Amino acid sequence: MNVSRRAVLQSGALALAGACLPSAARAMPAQAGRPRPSAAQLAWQREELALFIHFGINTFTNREWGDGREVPALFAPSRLDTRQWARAAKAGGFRAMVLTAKHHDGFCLWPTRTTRHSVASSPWRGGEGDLVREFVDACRTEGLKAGLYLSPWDRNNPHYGDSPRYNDLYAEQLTELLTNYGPLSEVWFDGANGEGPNGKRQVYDWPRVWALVRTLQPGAVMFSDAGPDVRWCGNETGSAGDPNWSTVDPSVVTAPGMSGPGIIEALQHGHPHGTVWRPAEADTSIRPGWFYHPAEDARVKSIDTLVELYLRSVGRNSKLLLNVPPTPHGVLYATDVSNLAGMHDRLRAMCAEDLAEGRRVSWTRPGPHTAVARVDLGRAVRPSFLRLEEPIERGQTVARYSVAGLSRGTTIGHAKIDRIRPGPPVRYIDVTIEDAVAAPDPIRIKVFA
Ligand code: FUL
Repeated sequence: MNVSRRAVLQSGALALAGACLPSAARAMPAQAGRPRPSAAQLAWQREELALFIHFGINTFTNREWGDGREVPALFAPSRLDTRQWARAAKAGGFRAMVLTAKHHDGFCLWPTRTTRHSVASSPWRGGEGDLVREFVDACRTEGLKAGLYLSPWDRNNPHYGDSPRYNDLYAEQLTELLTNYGPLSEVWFDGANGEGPNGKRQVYDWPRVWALVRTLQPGAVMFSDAGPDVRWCGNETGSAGDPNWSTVDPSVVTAPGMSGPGIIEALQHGHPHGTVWRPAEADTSIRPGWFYHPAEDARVKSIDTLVELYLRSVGRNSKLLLNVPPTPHGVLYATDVSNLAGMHDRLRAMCAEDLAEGRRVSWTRPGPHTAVARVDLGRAVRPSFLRLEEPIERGQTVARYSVAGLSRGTTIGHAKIDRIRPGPPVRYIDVTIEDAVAAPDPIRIKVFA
């Protein structure tokens, strides 16, 4: 190895305390011209886990998609306890929750001025209840970020399909949610869409919607197929793409709900030379359905399955939005709650000791888009997992890497977690960045036994 021909990028201990937690930002100049995350996008990604709550009229009709003709009298949770949701989220290591304030059936969980199809017409809390309020209060009490889902598709509203009129109403509903409930961290726009009652197709005014959120909640990220801040990962199984770039070509997916050649691929993989930072969010449910169905009580994802899910979402540069639906009583089911806590325990145990922490790491740069690192662990160990992290506050650059004798992969981004097959003990971890879209920064290397 001819060291004189290589720029020594960094040497010394890179590892920081915190096991699975993302690294602290290091002050270095940015990659010229490459997209970088906003403060809100960075915070969103570093949370890693958010709990999705599908709750509404479907919870009481035992359906997945209501048709909008349900009577509000059905909405009658007997023991609604949003604090229980928030405590379960926290015990599971989740840092945010997102609630379906309105699903496709149009039933609003807050007492909106825009329609009578809401909790105000239900027997719950004598028609005085506001579930969005109770939800955000519980989030704040437990130190979680709060996000809201407002379905664009509305199967109850008579104006749906009368585009300008419904767009006004949708903007009004959004304004209520964005102004009355304090800071929100995420606003979720679903891509599902259908015909209006009059057979007309609703044409949404996305630029107006996005501008409204930007103005009223500048700290929130907006989710949709087309972002603008975070994108759908392209499936509902919670599997991020491999590779998974946080940069996208914004001309491919321009609105929620698009279909056609190249759309799912763009959502799954992003684009290495994308001009916009729009990381992927992987959403799935802990049960087969998004809403609670008693028949699925024995089909809650196991702790093992949840750990695998974490590895193929967070461990592939995505954020996991895991849905856990409350029962008609208004509480999360016992199995779901205990499996969330079990997943957290398992992940904590997995990442309990970073064997690379405090160890010398020396970086060299053999070529403009390659880099090589050696970590001396000081003793021979059998690693079970590797966690690699790019300093994404400076952008994402790594396209292909290998770890001698242990693993190889494509993108890294916020986190790439590799499970290592049992093998002989190793003392040195040799990481090679084989290809990158710009000069790669030193990455953080964590080693777990
Ligand atoms: C889909 C919806 O149709 C499902 O009901 C669920 O809300 C899921 C998260 O998004 O598009």
